Amino acid sequence: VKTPKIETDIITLTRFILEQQQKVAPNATGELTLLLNSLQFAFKFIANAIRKSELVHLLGLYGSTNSSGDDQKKLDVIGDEIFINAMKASGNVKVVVSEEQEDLIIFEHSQGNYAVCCDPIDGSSNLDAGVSVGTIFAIYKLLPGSTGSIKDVLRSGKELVAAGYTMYGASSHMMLTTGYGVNGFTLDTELGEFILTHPDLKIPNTRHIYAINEGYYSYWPEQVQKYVMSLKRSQPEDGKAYKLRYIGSMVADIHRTLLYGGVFGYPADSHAKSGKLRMLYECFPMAWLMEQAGGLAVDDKGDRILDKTPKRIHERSGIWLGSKGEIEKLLKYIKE
Ligand code: AHM
Ligand code: MG
Repeated sequence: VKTPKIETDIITLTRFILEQQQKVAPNATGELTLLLNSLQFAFKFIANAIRKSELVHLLGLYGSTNSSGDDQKKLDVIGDEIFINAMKASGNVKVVVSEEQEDLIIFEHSQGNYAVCCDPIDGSSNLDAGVSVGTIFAIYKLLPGSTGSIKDVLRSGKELVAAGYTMYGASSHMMLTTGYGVNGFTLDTELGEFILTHPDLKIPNTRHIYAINEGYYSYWPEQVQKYVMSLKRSQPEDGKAYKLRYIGSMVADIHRTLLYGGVFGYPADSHAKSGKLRMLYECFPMAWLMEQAGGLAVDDKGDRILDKTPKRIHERSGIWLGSKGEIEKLLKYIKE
């Protein structure tokens, strides 16, 4: 029997961030590094809460009510509390936007210089079925002279300084960009560390996979119907037929798209008139990751997602993202 070789010089997320900062911004204050460290703690905590909640459901190990007899808190509420507490404790965050909070949060006593927008547990309706869900985040530096206001987040996606997601699946995977490509990390639960497993990730240029909720076909505008029909009728010169893959959990759908290629769409339709996904903490971070991995991300008009500026913190947008070659096919229909 061969003993497995143990790698003793691994790159943890913390080491990666410190080394990258040395390379690209040697004079930086280190505040963003500390902030990413606090975020990383929130991801580990949420991963743990999700794992335990499966035990609650399957085995009842923790009982179904807490000591005071209240029902267990919903996981989205727990995720939100974990995220907000971690941001508050980091000392580097002044402003927070959470999908779970109607209003913007400003930490009165913080001297922090950053604003963090987040969906703590996206896709939570899938949780009871054990489907992968995730945390999506986007970070802005406060505007010059700002002491924290809504203006710090009502900005275009181009102005982000860091963004990414953590997917809680069979393992927890974190994908991060700070504008120098995309790097992916996997949580080693025994070490309690995210380990660099997908350095400088690039999305394949084309791939015959599409991910869209086709149940909404009759609500879609005509050009979207035509585009999707064209994928189904793919011609022999296309090589292979398209595969439809739709999980209904954005982080899991985007994770697959980044790794395998293809196209993901959630357009506006006659029911969801502005689309469903939120600009600040769903569309922008995913769009930036896609672009940094060599893909594209556009809205229903075919305009670049990152060029948009929301007027409200929870504003939605139609979105299409994925492999360059696949988005170019789509553009022929929606730019018509
Ligand atoms: P949520 O933020 O309420 O969890 O909703 C967002 C989720 C995404 O993860 C996913 O892409 C989308 O909703 C699926 O919507 P639908 O069920 O309409 O296809
Ligand atoms: Mg969401």
